[in-house]
Amino acid sequence: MRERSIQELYADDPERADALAFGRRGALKGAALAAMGATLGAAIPFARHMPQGHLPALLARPAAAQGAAPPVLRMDGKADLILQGDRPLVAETPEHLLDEAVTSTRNFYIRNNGQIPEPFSADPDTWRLSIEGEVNTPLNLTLGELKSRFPVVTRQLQMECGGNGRAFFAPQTRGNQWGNGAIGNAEWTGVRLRDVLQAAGPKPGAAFTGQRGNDPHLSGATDRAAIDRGMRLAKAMDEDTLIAWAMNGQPLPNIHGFPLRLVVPGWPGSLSPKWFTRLVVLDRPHTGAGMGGTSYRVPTRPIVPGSSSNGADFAEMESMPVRSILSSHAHGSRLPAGTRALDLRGAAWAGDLTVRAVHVSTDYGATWQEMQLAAPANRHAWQRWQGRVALPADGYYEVWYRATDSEGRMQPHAAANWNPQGYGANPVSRAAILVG
Ligand SMILES: Nc1nc2c(c(=O)[nH]1)N[C@H]1C(S)=C(S)[C@@H](COP(=O)(O)O)O[C@H]1N2
Ligand SMILES: [Mo]
Repeated sequence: MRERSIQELYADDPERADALAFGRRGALKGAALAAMGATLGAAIPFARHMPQGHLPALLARPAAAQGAAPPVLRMDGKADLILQGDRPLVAETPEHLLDEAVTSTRNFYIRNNGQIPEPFSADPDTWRLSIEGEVNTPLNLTLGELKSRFPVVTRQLQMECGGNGRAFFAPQTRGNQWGNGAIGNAEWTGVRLRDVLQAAGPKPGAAFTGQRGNDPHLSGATDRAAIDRGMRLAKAMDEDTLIAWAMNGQPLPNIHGFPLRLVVPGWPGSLSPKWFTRLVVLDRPHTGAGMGGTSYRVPTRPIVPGSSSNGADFAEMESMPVRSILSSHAHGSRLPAGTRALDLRGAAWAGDLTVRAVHVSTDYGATWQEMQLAAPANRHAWQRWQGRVALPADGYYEVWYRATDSEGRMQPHAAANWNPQGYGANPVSRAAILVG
C-alpha cells in the first residue's frame, strides 16, 4: 500500500500529519525534516524555530491544501477578485492586489446581501434621500440638492466588512470565508452626514440611526430589506462619515452603490448602505435586518468555540480591530535562487484608532523586526508600511506580520473571541515564500 504523502495528510488530518512530521519530541529533524522539506518543495532555513503543532502556511490555506485555485470573479471594470459567492455576489480582493496607497475601484472588494438593483437610469441628481424620525425637520433631498447645499469633501477612508478574517476562526463559522481582503481604502467624495443631520435638527432624545438602500431582498420579497442596520448617533456625527457619490474621482459604479452611498469608516461595512435612500433617527437602537442576536455582535465574555448562543449578552461590533496586510508578495510566491533580501510592503489599520507599529518575523516568531510605518493620509485612512528583511539561504520561509494599534493592542497569535457568525478575527498573518 502506498504511503500517503504528508501533503495529503495535512489536507485530511493536520494533527496526525503534524505528529508524524514533528515526532514526540517536537523537533523537526532527520527524516521528518526531510519529509517536511520535500512537502514544501524546499529546505527550511529556520526549521529549528518551527513550533510544534505548526501547520505550515503553504498548506494551511484551503485552496493550497487541496491543490485547487479559488474561483475568480469575471466582471467588467473589476480585477480578478476571489469569488466568494454569486448569490448574493461577494468577491474578496487578494491581498497582493491591495498594493496601492489608494485602492483602485478595480481592486475594491464587493459585498452584497441582496440582489443587485438595475442601474438608476434617470439623471443621478434626481436620486432621493430621506432623513426621518427624531428630527425637527424631516428632509427629502435630491442628490443635486445635497451637492449644492452642503460643503463637499474628499477623504481617503477605509471600508472593511465586519466579517473580514472570518476564515481564520476554528471551528469554522457560517458566512463568507474571508481572508484579509474584505478591505479597501478608496478616496470618497460627498457631504458629511453630520451637516445634513444638523439641517434636519435631531430632537433631544435622538441617540441612534437606522439606514438602508433600495436593493431587493435576495428572495425578491418586496417587504423585506436586504440589509438595514444602524449605529450610535455619535458615529453618524463623526466628521468622516460621508454621504458619497464619487469613488476615486468617478461616479460610484453600480456595484458600489450608484448613485449614492453612505461611508461609515472604521466600523463594519454593513453600516454603509449602497443605493442609499433612507436614514431614520431614533431614540433607541435600530431593529432592522442585520441587527440584534448574533448579527454584527461579539461576546463580552468569551464563549466556548463552536457553541451556540442567542447573543443576548453580546455587544455591538463598532470600531474594527487592528489588522495588517502584506501586499508586495503573494502568498506562495517563488523567488529566484540566491535572493537574500525581501522588500516588503503592506498596509495596516485599526478602525477609529491608528496603528502604532507593524512587525515582521521570518523565523516563526523567534525574532521580530519593526517596519517603517507611514502616517495615515487623513483620519480613518489606512497606513502603508514597508521594510527589508534578510534571508540567510534559499528555502521555504514564512513571513509573519502583525500590527499594534495606538492603544497597544496587538494582533493575537490565533483568532480570539470566537463567535457564531465569525466577526473580528484578526490573528497574525502568515505568507509562504519560496526562494530557489
Ligand atoms: N444596500 C446595500 N448596502 C450594503 C450592502 C448590501 O448588501 N446592500 N452590504 C454592506 C456590506 S456587508 C459591506 S461589507 C459593504 C461592502 O461595500 P462594497 O460592496 O462597495 O465593497 O457594503 C455594505 N452596504
Ligand atoms: Mo460586510
